[in-house]
Amino acid sequence: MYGQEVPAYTTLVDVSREVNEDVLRAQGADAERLGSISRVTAERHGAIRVGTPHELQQVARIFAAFGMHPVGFYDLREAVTSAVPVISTAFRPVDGGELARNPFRVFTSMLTVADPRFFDADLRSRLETFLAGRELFAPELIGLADRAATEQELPRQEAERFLQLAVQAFELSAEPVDKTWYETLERISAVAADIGGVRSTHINHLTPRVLDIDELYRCMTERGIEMIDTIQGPPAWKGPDVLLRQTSFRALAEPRAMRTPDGSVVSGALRVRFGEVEARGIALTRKGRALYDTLLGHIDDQASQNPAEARGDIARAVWERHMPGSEQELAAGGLAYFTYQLSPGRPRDGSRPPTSISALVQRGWVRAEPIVYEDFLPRSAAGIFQSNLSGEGTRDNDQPGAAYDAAWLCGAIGRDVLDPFALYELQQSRSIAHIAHELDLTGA
Ligand code: OOG
Ligand code: NI
Repeated sequence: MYGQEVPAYTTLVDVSREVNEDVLRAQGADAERLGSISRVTAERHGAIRVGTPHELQQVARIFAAFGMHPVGFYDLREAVTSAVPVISTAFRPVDGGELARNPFRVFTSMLTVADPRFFDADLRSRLETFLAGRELFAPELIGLADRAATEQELPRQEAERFLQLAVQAFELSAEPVDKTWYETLERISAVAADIGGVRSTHINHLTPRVLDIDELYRCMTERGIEMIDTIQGPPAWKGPDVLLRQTSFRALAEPRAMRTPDGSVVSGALRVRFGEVEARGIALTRKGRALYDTLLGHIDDQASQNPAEARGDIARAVWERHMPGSEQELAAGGLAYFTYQLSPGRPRDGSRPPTSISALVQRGWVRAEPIVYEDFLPRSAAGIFQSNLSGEGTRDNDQPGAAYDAAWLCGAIGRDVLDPFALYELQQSRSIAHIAHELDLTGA
């Protein structure tokens, strides 16, 4: 559906596949260190945007039917360089086996209508009335979703119907857009207009995963597709890839019918949907993440002091000075997550294994496999949002912000929003418990 709506997306998927095949040819098994090629080829994330807690709660019910759970809380209003009036979470599988097969995730944002820095009392009440009067998800869709989640399955015909309705709910609607209302919201933020200016929702982008994002960037540019000017996230460097690197091509003008104040319908165009691509690295612990955030701060400082120098070069130099250059060092510093497996070549001479993880790895008893980062980065996300917006929007920083936080989000959607760090930690500690058991180290 999205490939038909946005043909450039198909190009992006084709180029991603080519790049991945090249990397696999060049690197062999190393290319699959952070996921099998079948997983990486199938891997996508999508982005959708809704307007109210009620709509978000319905989205959560739809994704629950697919075994996708809310993970992480992102407050994009607080992004330093590019604040956007939304808070977000991502719906994704959490089970290791499911992630290994197909980790499809959807970055889901909700407009922060109650935040007076963006919306004054009058606009807020008009927006709330508008949003209360629309229905994004048909009751039949929600009913089937609940049934699938409860029964853990649906009979074939109902399953087909459920999928059909779910896809339809995210199609771009042909219904004319109220031009005046859309423009009113656009003055605050183009994201506010995209979410609250129309009576339906749509997929904003779908993102394939590539194994070499620098190469992909070059290939897309060569094909004449204008990319945003940066790759968000960590720089390209010779050490291990951590977290997430993302880039996108600019939103494309799509024809949309507009209703003008005199009631006539004219053809217009809106630029909201874009193409994004990402490369994933190792999941960092809280300590590793703190280091990452600190280093981004260093890069910002140095970039503002040396405007003539390329940000990519500054970033690489910072990384080379402060970021551990190998997986072993990341593990030893407690900076990244790994799972541990018994090594097939472990000593079999009757000797007792050592009792610390690092000694077990060093002496060949156990192998460490990096855990891939399955989540998002608020600063990168805000950058992706912002680089595709026309105009800066407006914001009144003298007003207090509205308190939306992770606990608020749990309450709004009526289910736990999972902590990504806790999920990685659990994966790591389960694997350690398993090898401890196998090597009879329990109690050590
Ligand atoms: C979401 C932007 C954030 C990502 O990958 O970080 C995002 C949006 O534009 O709705 O998708
Ligand atoms: Ni995205």
